[in-house]
Amino acid sequence: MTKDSKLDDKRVEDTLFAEAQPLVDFAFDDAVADVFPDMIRRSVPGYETVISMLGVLAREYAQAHSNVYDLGCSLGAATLAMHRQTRELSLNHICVDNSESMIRRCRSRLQRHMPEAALEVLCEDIETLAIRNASVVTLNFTLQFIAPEARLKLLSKIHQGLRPGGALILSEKLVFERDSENQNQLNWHHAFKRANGYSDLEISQKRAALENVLIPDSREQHVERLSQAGFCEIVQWFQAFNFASFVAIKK
Ligand code: GEK
Repeated sequence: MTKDSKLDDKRVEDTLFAEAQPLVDFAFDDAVADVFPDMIRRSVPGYETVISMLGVLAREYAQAHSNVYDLGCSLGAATLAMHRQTRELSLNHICVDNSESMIRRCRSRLQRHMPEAALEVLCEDIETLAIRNASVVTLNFTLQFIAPEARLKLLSKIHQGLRPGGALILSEKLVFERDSENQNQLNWHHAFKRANGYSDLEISQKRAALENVLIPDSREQHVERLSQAGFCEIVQWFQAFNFASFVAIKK
């Protein structure tokens, strides 16, 4: 058993969309927070790889005595992975989420698993959060939940709050500019979910609930926006079907 699966010992199976139900927009409430590790692992192809590589990438960019931000931290999986690779750097970890349900569980989980770390766990909107003295910032599948018109402002603020040589790691669901590629990637994502035990009813009800809440951009839109925000080097380091991750470095 890996360290990560040990952390999820008490993993509860996600059956939230198993029964037919009226359409309500998806929310990060107690019911979602309780099943979140199972939900995200079975819904996001490559999630576990992305989490462990966040540790590797954080190690490349973390600077001693700086802040490391995990924006939209949910239960803190990214922070745990980053902390594991950077223990000796005296970093201050700042985890932020605007879901009280997530933050309560995140706080107790991180206090248990990284008790020696300097840690702030904040229930705040990342759009109004101040970002300072950062060497690493992660937006791990979070930007897609921010209103599209507010995304550039958030990325510019992150760029300003990073030290020179620091990096933003941005993971997102993608749409594709070519219709046939988009359709193939969607089909393969649904096949991935079916392979993980979700029924067609669960897949379609979850998709409808996310329709107005999770608004994906294309790879081209991300690269363009990151460069408008001031990042000089933007590298896509990961993709599994319609999920991707980028490293954006501040000069
Ligand atoms: C992981 N990063 O496990 N301010 C703060 N938090 C927000 C905001 C906002 N404006 N909008 C959404 N969130 C995690 C996974 S999940 C991705 C991130 C997913 C939070 C929201 O409450 C949720 O916890 C998180 O962003 C997105 O690596 O569920 O697909």
